[in-house]
Amino acid sequence: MKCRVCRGEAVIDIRRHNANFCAPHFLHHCEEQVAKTISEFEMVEPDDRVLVAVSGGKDSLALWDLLLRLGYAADGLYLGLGIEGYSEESGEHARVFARQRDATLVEVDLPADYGYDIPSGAKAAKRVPCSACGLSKRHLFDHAAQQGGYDVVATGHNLDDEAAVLFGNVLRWNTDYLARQRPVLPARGGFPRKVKPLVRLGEREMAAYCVLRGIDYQVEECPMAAGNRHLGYKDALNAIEVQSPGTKHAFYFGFLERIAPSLDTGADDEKDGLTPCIRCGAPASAEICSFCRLVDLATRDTR
Ligand code: Q46
Ligand code: ZN
Ligand code: ZN
Repeated sequence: MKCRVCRGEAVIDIRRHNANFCAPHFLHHCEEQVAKTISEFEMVEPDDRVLVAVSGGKDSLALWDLLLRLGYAADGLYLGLGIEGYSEESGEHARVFARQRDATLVEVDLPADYGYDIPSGAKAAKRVPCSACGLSKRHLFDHAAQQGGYDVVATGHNLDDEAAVLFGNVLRWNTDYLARQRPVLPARGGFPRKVKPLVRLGEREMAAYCVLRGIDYQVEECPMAAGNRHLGYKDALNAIEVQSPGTKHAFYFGFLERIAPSLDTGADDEKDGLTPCIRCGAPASAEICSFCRLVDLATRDTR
């Protein structure tokens, strides 16, 4: 197996590009893909302050590393979810990464700062854990970015993640979600822009990136993910990809080019008509936003 660029010994093959790479050229390929994505979708301006949502897993740490290497002013944000056997270790990976690079890691801890953890909070609010978790993350990323004066929040969603979410939304024709499934969501209502610079890179490539860069990441997935519908969609797409390399990329980027533009209307106006939450000021469809309601329910018995 020879590297496409230098003909040296390759360490990874990427079938959808019909290419093999040696370690240095693979790392360079990852940087190039991220730089291309950022410029194509106008994700980040050179002097923007970026807040990277860091979970301690491979994607978010690779993203943070890539943004720093590309010269962006990127700080990390780690959210402690209070999930036993997962959160302590993932937080440590994020801290070690930041320390080694002298980078700034902002930390928010749900149990310490808000008085609940995802498993028990979800139960109290009668939500599935990932729904309570997603709601908390969205709110707290926005909040931290606003407080810290960041221009943009970057998340480590990769091609496999986005293709699986798209697949799920297409199977159920969730047109509202489809309209919002873009790699850039513009800043609105005092909230920062949201970007996904890894959408051209797959899961396997991000794991390889971390291994080759010596980035120690949390290998175990969150225990709450078991049974998650998206995992089934990923398996289905992986089976198709084996037969027909490049399908995931064609599926996702074909959607962005040909379908997403016709879905644009409505999604941008959605936040219009929302009023500030009387507790936290976030745009809400009721007097109290869904995050503040979740906190109320999740901490009801402890107050
Ligand atoms: S962290 Fe949170 Fe995920 Fe765990 S509880 Fe679900 S949403 S699976 S990315
Ligand atoms: Zn090479
Ligand atoms: Zn609120």
